Amino acid sequence: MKVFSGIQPTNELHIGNYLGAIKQWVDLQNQAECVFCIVDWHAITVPYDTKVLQTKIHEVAAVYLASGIDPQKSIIFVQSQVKEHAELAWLLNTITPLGDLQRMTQFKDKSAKFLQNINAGLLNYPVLMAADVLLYQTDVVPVGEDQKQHVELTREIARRFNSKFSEVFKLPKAQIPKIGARIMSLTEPTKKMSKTDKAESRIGLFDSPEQIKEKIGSATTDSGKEIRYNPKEKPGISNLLTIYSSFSNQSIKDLEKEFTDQSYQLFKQKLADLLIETLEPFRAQKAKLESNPSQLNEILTDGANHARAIAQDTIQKARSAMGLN
Ligand code: ATP
Ligand code: LTN
Repeated sequence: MKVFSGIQPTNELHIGNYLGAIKQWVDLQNQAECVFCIVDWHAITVPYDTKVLQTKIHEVAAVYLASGIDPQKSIIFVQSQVKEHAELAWLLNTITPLGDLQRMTQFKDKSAKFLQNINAGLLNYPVLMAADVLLYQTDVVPVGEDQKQHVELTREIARRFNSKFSEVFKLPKAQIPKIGARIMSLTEPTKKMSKTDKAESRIGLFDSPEQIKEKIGSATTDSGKEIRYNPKEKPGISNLLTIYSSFSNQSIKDLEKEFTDQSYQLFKQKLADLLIETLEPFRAQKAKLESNPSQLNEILTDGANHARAIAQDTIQKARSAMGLN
């Protein structure tokens, strides 16, 4: 089985990225051939700071390593170091209907959010993502709920290519976790936690203990007093229970029992303590890598060399299927 996934080096990674995507990757690397990418070409489709892009790339790599992704078992690399991604994206663009791209939820959301910068890259984003996945003959794409639509489009693009030209690509499937696929914002629990919203709305993986206490302490809760899971009526507490359950590996039912008749305040204190403890390795790994950046560069260069070898094989098949050389 082959697995591919990626994260954009934009802003700061949060616990939604970890629980929705990365946590599943760690288990998969013992059962499958895994490729984990830092998708910098995707990140530049929204406004960004050129001076910090490389730092952000290194931070994502630090998160992968701190989470337990092992470069001996999995390939870790930066998208722009393997140019075949851009080439395949171009080829796939020619068989992707414009209407399919215009109806993507993420395109609609991002073009509403960045009204001054609705560039063609934002529209073509899912085609580059399809190229990422298809180059590695991927079976499974472990992602959070919001990316399901893009993986379905990838499958459709592969199907269309195979029937129009010849059988070059495997048809991939999304893998969405049962718990944690859609962690909600701390301040507006009916919206997903996002890298591009205000800092109080999310817990960053590198947040200090003080920041974690402060953000959990002021997270929106619901009227009433009960600590009960009911996303419709109690979206705030339900989101906090999901976070608690995912990090502690205790079921939500057990947590409801444990916190019967307890106050929101005590529950939040316990959750903050749990997060401070479980996020400690992320802060430590970041500090370690900052003190030795050459180690990270070696891992990424080695990863890109491995990735390129696989990608070149597939792109050659795609070229010749299309009558190119
Ligand atoms: P943005 O906020 O700009 O949309 P993002 O937070 O979605 O960015 P990405 O790099 O696009 O970040 O996503 C990386 C991975 O994290 C994807 O697999 C995505 O599905 C997952 N993910 C993102 N937000 C959440 C969330 N709130 N809950 C669960 N998974 C999430
Ligand atoms: N669009 C994804 C990031 C991404 C990705 C991929 C995920 C780019 N290429 C390939 C899985 C497989 C997102 O999380 N926003």
